[in-house]
Amino acid sequence: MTDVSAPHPTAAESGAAATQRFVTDKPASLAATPKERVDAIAREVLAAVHDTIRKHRVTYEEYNALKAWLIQVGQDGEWPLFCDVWLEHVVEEVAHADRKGSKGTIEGPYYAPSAPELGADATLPMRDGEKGTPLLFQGQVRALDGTPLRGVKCESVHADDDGYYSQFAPGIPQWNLRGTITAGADGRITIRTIQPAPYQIPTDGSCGKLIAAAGWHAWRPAHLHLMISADGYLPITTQLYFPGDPHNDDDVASAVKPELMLELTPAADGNGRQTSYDFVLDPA
Ligand code: MBD
Ligand code: FE
Repeated sequence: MTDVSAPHPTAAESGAAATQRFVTDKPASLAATPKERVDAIAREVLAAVHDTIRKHRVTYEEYNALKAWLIQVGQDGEWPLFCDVWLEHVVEEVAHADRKGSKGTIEGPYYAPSAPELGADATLPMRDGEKGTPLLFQGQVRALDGTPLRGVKCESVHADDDGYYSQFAPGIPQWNLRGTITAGADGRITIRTIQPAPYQIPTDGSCGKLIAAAGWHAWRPAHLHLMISADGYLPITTQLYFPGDPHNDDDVASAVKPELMLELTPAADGNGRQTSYDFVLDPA
């Protein structure tokens, strides 16, 4: 049965939007990496691929299928999705190995800067009658010694009840379920929103094709994205997850950590669920 209430995004549409976002927000700088380092990393990656080709006796037919697939990933704009689903988690692990504060995890391809400023007690922008279980989130941002931090900013974004992100799927208002929360001197934030649905990687694009060809699944468990910063502290990019999600233990993007699991209770006002989570930032 087809859902006529909202258009479904195509892989190429979300891919083009994610590629545009990346090119705008994160201009690359290969020049910043010394040539000795580029040489070592590129050589070792290529050697690992060569070893795999030998080990599995990859055929010309398979080699050409790979070339066609690589070309198609670019045409679909799915390199941001591919990289963030299958590579970013290890980059994040390496980058933040020495942090003593709260765990972060991957950013993924669907962040957009400059979400509306909503104050300390925020209701994320949403459509009239936005589908989904109401969710009340409360949190405090502190230093390693427990002191509440000043100048706390939290950017929050999540998928809707269909698993779609505004700006990366058609027919959703630009800032739907995206906001910037600014805490007062107590470092506390409140976010009123709806619970997101699990996210499925588009099945009609190149990443979906790889998943189908390999017999994998395309799911990420439901999650809230949060980016927390405070004056004089290292920012964290993280995601929080919901207990009981069928994909908490086999996230296609390998981004779940036990420390990132929420605890939910029925909301005090009887409307949906509530949860709290505190963040500890390392000094800059
Ligand atoms: C997402 O929603 C996401 O968070 C990541 C990391 C990759 C793909 C989709
Ligand atoms: Fe996400």
